[in-house]
Amino acid sequence: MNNKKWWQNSVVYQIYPRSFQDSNGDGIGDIQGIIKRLDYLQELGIDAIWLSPVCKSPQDDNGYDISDYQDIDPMFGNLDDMEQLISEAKKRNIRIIMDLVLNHSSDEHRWFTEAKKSKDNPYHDYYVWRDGEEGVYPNDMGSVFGGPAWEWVPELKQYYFHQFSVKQPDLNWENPKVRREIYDMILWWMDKGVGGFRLDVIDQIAKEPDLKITNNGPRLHEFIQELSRETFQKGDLITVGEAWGADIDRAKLYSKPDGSEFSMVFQFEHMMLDQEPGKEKWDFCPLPFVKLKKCLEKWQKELHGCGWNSLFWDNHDLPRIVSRWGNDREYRVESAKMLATVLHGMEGTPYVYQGEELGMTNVRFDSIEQYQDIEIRNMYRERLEKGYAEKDIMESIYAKGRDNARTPMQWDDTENAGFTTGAPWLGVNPNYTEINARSQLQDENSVFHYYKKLIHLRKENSIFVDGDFTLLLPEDENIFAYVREYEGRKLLVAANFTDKEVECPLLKEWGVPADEDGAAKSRDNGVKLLIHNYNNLPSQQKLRP
Ligand code: TEU
Ligand code: CA
Repeated sequence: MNNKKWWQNSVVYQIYPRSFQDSNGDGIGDIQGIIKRLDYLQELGIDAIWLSPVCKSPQDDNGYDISDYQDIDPMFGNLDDMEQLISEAKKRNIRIIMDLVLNHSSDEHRWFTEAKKSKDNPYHDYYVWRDGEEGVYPNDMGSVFGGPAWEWVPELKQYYFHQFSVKQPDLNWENPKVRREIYDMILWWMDKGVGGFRLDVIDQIAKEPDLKITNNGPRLHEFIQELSRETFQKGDLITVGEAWGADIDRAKLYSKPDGSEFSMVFQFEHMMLDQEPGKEKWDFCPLPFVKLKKCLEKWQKELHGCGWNSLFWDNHDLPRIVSRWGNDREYRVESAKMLATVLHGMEGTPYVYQGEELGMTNVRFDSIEQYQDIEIRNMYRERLEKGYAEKDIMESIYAKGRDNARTPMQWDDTENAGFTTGAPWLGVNPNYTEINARSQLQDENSVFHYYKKLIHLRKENSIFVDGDFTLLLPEDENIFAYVREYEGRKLLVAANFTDKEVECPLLKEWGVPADEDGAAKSRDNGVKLLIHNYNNLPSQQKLRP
């Protein structure tokens, strides 16, 4: 083993609890359901589970609106279930990472119901208020989910600030009492034995509404350093901040090896490349492939030795990667394996989002009624009002909507994919009869087994963790290739990002064997190269999709 921290040698699996496994037939995934599937996750080989929020919540934004940070929502179970999950996971060497939503609470949190009572209520200053007049907003800031970021409270003649939904009032981090409450709550979870935390939109906590600052406020790193000192540094945790606004310099602070902030952050530069600058995510454009490579190269090189990357293609807010940047019609399996290879070959901690290990795809529901996400619903309404054609709105949803990632996990080919015996809260993707865990477990060539292999390779070869990174063929429009190098050993990853056969000069150079007809299959390259040393070079080499 190398001298890295445990979470640098780990692979994390993200569970979106309401869509993972239902255990009681109410159509919603729950903690007992997760416990039932721990053996599956152990088989995959992951080290930690990041659980999207399971705390008490009115579920306006599927749990990202918390009304009690120290209780579990009855929809998911109770605190005993949670403790059971932590200990059952521990038996399998899996740690549980909780999702901390600290930028805002639910408007049904006791702090907010108190805060709303009067201006001199002790909780009033837990939130962000501005005096004003009904209908005249303090400024023109908008919320991420549409509409103004200000909500009028007539009894107080004040507006409160909400960067997300009206039911997600922003917490006031300027108030030391708020910070102390948060730290005590985190210490309480640490006592329960959780392995770490993912911090929701953490770069938005130091907002300055008067200056129209949302991300990266002036006191951001001061707040985070205090948070880390008062809580995380008292344990041996993995902490990952969600930071849409992170650039390289900030990421270096966030993931400084002295542990003064977090272990790492989720940055999104590479995930926003198929969006035109200045436009909304719904106005997509084709992926500039060369830019993608250079972007990832930059993050690999810049953080090497002085920070740490998270590696991800998917999460509960993003469309499925195999549909987004792969070809999920003709080459679904190949695309899924190729994308996995590129990602898992890099330096950083890989994250696998539930179903990604099966190559689960985006979904196309016929009607807006079948969608549940608040962001999708608000956008649909707003764009209809603005005069967009319904058909175009639906296409945006098919390409980018968050519900693509939230359809129930596809366990088998029985009704509702084995997710629930009841009516699922969100429709199952009809392709579950073909794409499901049961069939993939039985098929050695499945996407599942490929992920399993990649995860094991990373465990067995510290070059994945320690090696430095050099991008090869940087200007090539088809091939994503790079070398990892450590103490004289080298690992080549060469992936064909297209659905055509392409020439790949590297294969000959590196002595990669071709199969009978002289073409190498990209799906095996990343894996084989490290463990074998090939000699016989065929004269011509092509890389298949
Ligand atoms: O997401 C942050 C966030 O900004 C997203 O809403 C993102 O902008 C959007 O999905 C892209 O269109 C986090 C959570 O991951 C998300 O699920 C929550 O809705 C949000 O925070 C509010 O807590
Ligand atoms: Ca349930």
